[in-house]
Amino acid sequence: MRDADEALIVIDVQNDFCPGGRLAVTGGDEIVGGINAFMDEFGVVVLTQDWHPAGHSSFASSHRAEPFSVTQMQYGPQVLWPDHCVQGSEGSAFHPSLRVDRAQMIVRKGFRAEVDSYSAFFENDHVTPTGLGGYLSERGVKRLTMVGLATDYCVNFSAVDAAKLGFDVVVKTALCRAIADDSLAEAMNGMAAAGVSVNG
Ligand code: VGL
Ligand code: ZN
Repeated sequence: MRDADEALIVIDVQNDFCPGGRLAVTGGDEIVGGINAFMDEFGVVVLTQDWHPAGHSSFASSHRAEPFSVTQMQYGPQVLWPDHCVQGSEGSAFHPSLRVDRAQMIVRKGFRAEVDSYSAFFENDHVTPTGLGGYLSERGVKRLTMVGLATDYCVNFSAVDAAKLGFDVVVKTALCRAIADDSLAEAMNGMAAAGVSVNG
């Protein structure tokens, strides 16, 4: 068992990010068993859930654009995704094997139509908080281990923001999967520069 000031943050282990989903990450389902077992090491377990309204501004279909193209939002560049994790849909549900019962807190993000939120801590405008930082601080948590989907987007942005907030952050890559190789390489550099420990 880890110390009481350590938390496991499980990012977006949802049907749409697993094979068969709308924004499937290769091997996304392979990590579920390992995450379930890993939960037993932590006294604090948090899950995040990507949770978009229909017609969300991060969806290519909302811009009549091609999925995976990039557009300019008021807050900066934004990748346009296939419709995914629409609130209440089967795709937005957690993977059926994930031990959701072990979660003490579930943070939903990306619920505002005009702003995406990769990070579990701040929306993509980089200033609107989700509340997770305050929740963890109030519980006395100082160290975070992050796992889940996808390494190059939501895990990456969450890890970098957490490090900026002053948490000690480890990303356990064996229990993460990425969307694409080029964004993964960039994410690895960004996480290292932010002081995140990236290990297997
Ligand atoms: C994610 C793209 C869009 C993620 C969420 O969980 O990494 N990626 N929404
Ligand atoms: Zn999303």
